[in-house]
Amino acid sequence: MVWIKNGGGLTASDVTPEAVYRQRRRFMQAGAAMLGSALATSWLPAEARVSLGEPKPGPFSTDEDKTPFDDVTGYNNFYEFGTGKRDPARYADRLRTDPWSVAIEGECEKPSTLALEDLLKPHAFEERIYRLRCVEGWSMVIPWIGFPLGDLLKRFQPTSKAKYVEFQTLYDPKQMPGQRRAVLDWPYVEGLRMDEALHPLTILAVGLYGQVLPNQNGAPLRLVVPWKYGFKSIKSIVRIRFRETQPTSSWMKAAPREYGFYSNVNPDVPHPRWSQKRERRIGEFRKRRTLMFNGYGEQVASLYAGMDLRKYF
Ligand SMILES: Nc1nc2c(c(=O)[nH]1)N[C@H]1C(S)=C(S)[C@@H](COP(=O)(O)O)O[C@H]1N2
Ligand SMILES: [Mo]
Repeated sequence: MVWIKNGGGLTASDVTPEAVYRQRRRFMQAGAAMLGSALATSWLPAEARVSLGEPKPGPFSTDEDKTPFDDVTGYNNFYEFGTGKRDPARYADRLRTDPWSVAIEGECEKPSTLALEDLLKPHAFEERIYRLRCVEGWSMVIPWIGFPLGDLLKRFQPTSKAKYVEFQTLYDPKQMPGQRRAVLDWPYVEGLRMDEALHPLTILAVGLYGQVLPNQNGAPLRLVVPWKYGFKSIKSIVRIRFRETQPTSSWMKAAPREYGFYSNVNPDVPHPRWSQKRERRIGEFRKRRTLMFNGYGEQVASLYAGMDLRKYF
């Protein structure tokens, strides 16, 4: 079933309405054959299973050229599957994303652990074409499919003590061979301040390019925070915790002088070992100027009014 298999060799040009239609037919034929067994997309509402190809366009999308599908799904950072850029595409099919559940805990009125399908049920998916800027100096433009994180968080009624949100990726070295080495202090942890988490630009993604999220891109559920360096956009989330105190992310722990909590894209604050003034858009040769807040300043600059962004890097 090409449609749901880790990108399954699809290219960007394959993801046309006709291709989506053909995949849909194939999917439905295969679905009939698989009756009684668990569909890899059983977490999707029945309607979304066939309409993920054409979600409604959401706000904030860029009209810049999208990075080709093969690059978006073939050049990745997902250290749980190895530190090489090709490792995730090679090994992430070992990850079982169904069944999947997510625990929501900490400072909220309604902590719960929900099966992914129940977590997603109330949310309508939309397309958000966002720039993603990796701290390493490359960038992509990715057509995500997802919904605002804030809509999900509010369902669990955070208390007045909830000042931050912490996220965790699955820890399972059997499925994630990269976790057998102490590259990072596993599981991968990230965090946002509450107002960042509730900001309408911040989404949880379940798909990209009209299809279910390939494992290498963080299936079945990953964060996307487009004005921050890519490492804040944590993949394959199993735990969301409301906290009173600022979480310590895996990267802060690994190298506190190199990776701060905020990690807003900022061309004027160099990484201690390289400049952040320019970036290479994957697929291009000449470098581009990196934009403050990755070009989303109009939306998010006010979140940091009065803060020294050199201190709070
Ligand atoms: N769990 C987890 N999430 C992760 C990472 C990782 O290694 N593990 N890498 C981060 C980094 S450095 C980047 S740039 C983005 C890359 O997302 P993409 O592969 O979908 O483009 O994922 C982020 N999320
Ligand atoms: Mo990154």
